Amino acid sequence: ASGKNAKDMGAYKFWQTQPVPKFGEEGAKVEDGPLKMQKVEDIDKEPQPLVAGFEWVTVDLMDDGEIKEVYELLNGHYVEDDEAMFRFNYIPEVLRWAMMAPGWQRKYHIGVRASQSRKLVAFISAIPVQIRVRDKTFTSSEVNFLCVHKKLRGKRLAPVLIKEVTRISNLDGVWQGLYTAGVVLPRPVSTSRYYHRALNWKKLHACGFSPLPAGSKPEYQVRKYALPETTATKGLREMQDKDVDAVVGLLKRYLGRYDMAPDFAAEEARHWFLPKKDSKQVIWSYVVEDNGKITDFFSFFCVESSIIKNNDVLRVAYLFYYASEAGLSEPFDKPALKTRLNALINDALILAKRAKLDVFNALSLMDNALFLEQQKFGAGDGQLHYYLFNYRASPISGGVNAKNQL
Ligand code: NHW
Repeated sequence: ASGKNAKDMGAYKFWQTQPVPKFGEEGAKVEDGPLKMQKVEDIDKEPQPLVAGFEWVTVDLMDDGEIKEVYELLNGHYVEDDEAMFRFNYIPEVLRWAMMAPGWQRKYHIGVRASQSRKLVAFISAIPVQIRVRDKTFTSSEVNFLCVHKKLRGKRLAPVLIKEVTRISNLDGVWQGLYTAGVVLPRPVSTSRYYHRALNWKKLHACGFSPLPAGSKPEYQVRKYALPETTATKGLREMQDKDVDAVVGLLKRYLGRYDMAPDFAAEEARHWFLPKKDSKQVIWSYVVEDNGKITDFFSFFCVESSIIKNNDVLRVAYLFYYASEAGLSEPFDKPALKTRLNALINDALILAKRAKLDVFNALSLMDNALFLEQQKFGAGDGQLHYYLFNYRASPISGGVNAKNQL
C-alpha cells in the first residue's frame, strides 16, 4: 500500500469529525471501549445526496458483468506503490473471496455511478467480522476496497463513501469498524511493516521490484533464493473440509496469544481457508497431522499486482493465518516455536513457488520476527497501519506482540 501520508493533504478536516482517537492523546491511560454511543432510531434512513450527475448504487457481485466493473475500477485506480510501478490487480475470484465472506450483504457493496454514462466511478465495501481486542470481542464492519476514479480525486468523495458505509453498518446495529491503510490517519492502533521474500528473483529484478545489491551478481541472487523441490515437514498436507473444526480450535488458542485477532466461526474458517475447486485458486491452506491430531496450520493467498510499464503481472503470495502447538506449550518455549515456524514457513515458500507465485509477503506482526530473517525476507518500504473506528484501545505494539514474548 502507498506510504503517502494523508496528513500532507490537510489537517484531517474529515477525520477530526469522526469517532476515532486523536494524535497527541496516545499517552493517556484509558480503558478500551467505544468512543460514541448511538441508537439505531437516530441514524439517517437515506444516504447523503451526491453532487449532481452521480448516484448511489449497490453492486451485485454475483453478476459477472457487475463484478467486472468493480474489477476494472480497481485495476485502473486502486492502490499503487509510491513510484507508481505496481498497482493491485484484484481479480474477480479474489474480490468474491474477500467481499462475500459469511454474513456478507449486497447493501455493503456500495458504488457510485455517473448518472448519464452509468460508469462505476467509486466504490467501498464492508463485511462483518468478530474482532477481539484484548479481553473484549465485538462485531465490526471490516471496510475495504475504498476507491475513487483518478479523475474524481480530491473532491471529498471519500468521506461521503465512508459515511455511507458507516450509516449502513449503524442501521444493522454495528457501531465499530476495522480497516487498514498504507497512509497515516488518526490514529493507528498498530503499525507493521511489509517484508518480501523472492521466489522468482529474475522476474522480480526484471520488473524493477528487486534491485541487484551492490557487489552481487544475478546468479548469486538466484542461488540465494533457491528452494528445495519438496517440503520437509512430516505429516504436512493440504487442509480439507474435515479439518475445519480442528483448525478453528487450534487457531483460537494460538491467536489468544495476541492482543488483537479475529474470532473465527467454523463457517468463516471454511470460507477463508478452503480453496474453491471450481475457480482460479486464491487461497492455499495446509495442516500438519500427527497421529490423527492437527498440530500446525498455515495459509497464504495470492493477489496479483500489475506491472504498470509492461502489462504483465506479479503473482504475490501473502502469508495469512498460521498456528502451531509449538507456541502453546507451558511454559512457553520460544526456541521450539522458532524452530517449528522456520520449518513451516520454509515449506510454505516451497509450496508457493510450486504454485508459480513470484514473491512471498509477510508483515512484521504475529510471531513473524522469529522467521523473517532466517527465511530471507527483506524489509520493504511499505507500512500497514491498522485502525479501529469508534473504539479506543491502548496501542498494540507492532512487531511480535504475543503476550509471552520480548
Ligand atoms: S486502504 C486503500 C484505500 N484506497 C486507495 O488508496 C486507492 C487509491 N486511492 C483512492 O482511490 C484499504 C483515493 O485516493 C481515496 C481517497 C479513495 C483513498 N482511508 O475524496 P477525498 C481501504 O479501502 C481521507 C481513509 O478528497 P481522494 C480501507 C483523507 O485523509 N481515509 O480524497 C478504507 C481526507 O480526509 P481528511 C482516507 O484522494 C477505510 C479525505 O479522505 C484514505 O479523492 C475507510 C480526502 O477525501 C484511506 N485510505 O480519495 C475508513 N485516504 O480528514 C473506514 C484518504 O484528512 C472507516 N483518506 O481531510 C470505518 C467505517 C465503518 C464504520 C462501521 C461502524
